[in-house]
Amino acid sequence: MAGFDPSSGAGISLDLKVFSHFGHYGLAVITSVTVQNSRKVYDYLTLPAGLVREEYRKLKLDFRIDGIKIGMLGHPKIIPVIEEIISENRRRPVVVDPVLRSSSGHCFLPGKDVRRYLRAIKGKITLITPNIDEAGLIAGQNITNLKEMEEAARKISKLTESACLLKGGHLRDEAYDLLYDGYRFTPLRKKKLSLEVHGTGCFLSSTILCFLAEGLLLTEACQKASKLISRFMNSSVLISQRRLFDF
Ligand code: PXL
Repeated sequence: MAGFDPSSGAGISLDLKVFSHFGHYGLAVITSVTVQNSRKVYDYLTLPAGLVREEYRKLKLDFRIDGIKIGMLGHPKIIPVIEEIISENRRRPVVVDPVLRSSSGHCFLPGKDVRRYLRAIKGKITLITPNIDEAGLIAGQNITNLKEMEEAARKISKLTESACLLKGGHLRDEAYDLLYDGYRFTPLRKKKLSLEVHGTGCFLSSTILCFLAEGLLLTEACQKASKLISRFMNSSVLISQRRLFDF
C-alpha cells in the first residue's frame, strides 16, 4: 500500500520491482498518485478512501497475503483504511515506512495527523522505518548523535509497540541504521557511499518485508537488507537530476 511515482524511482512501482526481484508476487493498493520526474514532486492526489479499501478487498478475494508494506498515504482519510487492513492481517509481517515528506519538500502527511496515524497502527505492525527527519518529527526531538538516535528509536518503538529501524544515512559523519526491537539496539553498519539515490527508503522497507515474509527473524532481515542496499545503489542510474535504482 503506497503512492504511485510515475518515474518508478520510489513508491509502489519500485516496491513491485523489489518484490519481483526477490521472487515474490507483489500486489498494489495505490493510495495516491503523484506527478513527478527525476527533478521533484510537482503535485499529488490521494484517492477516495472507499476506493483504496476496495482495491484491497477485491484482491483479498483472490490472493493469500504474506506480508504488507505501507508507504505514502497522502491524506489522513487513508488512516482508517490502513487500520482496518492491518487489523485483519495481525499474523503477517507489516512494515511501515512513514513517508511524511518528499525530498523536494512536499508534505505527504501533516504533522497533526502523524499522532493519529501512530495510534492507528499501534500494536498492529512489525516494524517502522523512519529516517532521521521523520524520526525527529515523530519523537518530537532533535537527532544529531547516537544517543539521540537511541532515545528516538525507543520512543517510536513505544508509540507503535513495534520494532523501529531508524535510518541514519543522513547523519553527518556516521553511516549506519539503528534497529531497536523493544529490547536491544543493533547498529547496522553500511558502506559509506557518496551516492544519494531516490527511493532508498522504499527499497529498504520492501526488501525487509520480503525477508520477513520468507521467515527470517527481524534482525537478520534488517541486516541482510541493509547489506544489500549499497550494491543496488552502486548500480543506480543518473537521470537528469537524481539517481534512480535500476535493477
Ligand atoms: O521516497 C519517498 C516517496 C515514497 N512514495 C512516493 C513518493 C516518494 C517521494 O517522492 O513519491 C510515491
